[in-house]
Amino acid sequence: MSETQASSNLFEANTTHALRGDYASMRADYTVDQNWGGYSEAEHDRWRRLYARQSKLLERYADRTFIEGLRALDTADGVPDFEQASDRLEAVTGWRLVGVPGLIPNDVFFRHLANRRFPVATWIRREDELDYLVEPDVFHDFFGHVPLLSNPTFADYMQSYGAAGLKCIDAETDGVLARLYWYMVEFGLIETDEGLKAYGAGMLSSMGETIFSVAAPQPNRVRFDRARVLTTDYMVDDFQKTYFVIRDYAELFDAMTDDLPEMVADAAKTESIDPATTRPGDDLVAPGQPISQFD
Ligand code: HBI
Ligand code: FE
Repeated sequence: MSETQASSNLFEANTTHALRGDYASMRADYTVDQNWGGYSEAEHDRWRRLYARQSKLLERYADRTFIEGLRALDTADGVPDFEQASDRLEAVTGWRLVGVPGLIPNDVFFRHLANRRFPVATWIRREDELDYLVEPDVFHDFFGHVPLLSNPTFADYMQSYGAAGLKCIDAETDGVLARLYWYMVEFGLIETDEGLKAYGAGMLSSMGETIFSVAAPQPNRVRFDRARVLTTDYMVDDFQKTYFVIRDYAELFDAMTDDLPEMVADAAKTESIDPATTRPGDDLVAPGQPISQFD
């Protein structure tokens, strides 16, 4: 199943199965009020445990920019209040958070990003989903995605990604553009002066994949190349077989050139690359930190 199919199935699945979030009460732009007062003590406690467990890995595996962005949000004590976090974020990069019931259609999602609004699911996973979750919940969306929105370069990349996405909707190539989001926002690696680090939301909100993506010998780690990313399939329900590596966030922003929609259209016509394979032209990157016995 192609990833376009998978991600649209993922979206369909969410709209047909028992809905996590309250799609019934959402506004035309798919936003809902967070109702921060409505979280139970058990839900705040679950957030605290997820936050503490994941934070233990950050020093060793996460990019410093992510760590500093998370710290500045000061949300270890319970499910964060989106309005408070938005006020802090808006002061540095102009971004605000909007509550959503869960996955929303690509065009709606792109429009929010293009206007510096990041959609964050309002519900938190159940106790039996602590380790694995199909759809993004508030922990994935907030803990994983929000810290880097305080970095001006990454914040500008995300806004321009949304703007590009709106252009790809008409060309029906948004499924291909989704690869850029998947690999560079959800599962991106970055080379730093402290070694190879994770910055992607999908890995940093998951214990297993944080360590696997940086240190495991199995996956391919390929230096970022826009055309290569746009033609590479991705795994929707398993650890990635390929990760792409940047040297700095400016590489992402610089990739958002005016000819991106054409590049995406070309990639849509090109046979996609199996992420379990590499290509002769790939600039491969070695694994980072060896997995210590404490992990
Ligand atoms: N909706 N709420 C939400 N969060 C996402 O990350 C998201 C989405 N809809 C579509 C989507 N991501 C991806 O297909 C993007 O590549 C567009
Ligand atoms: Fe995400």
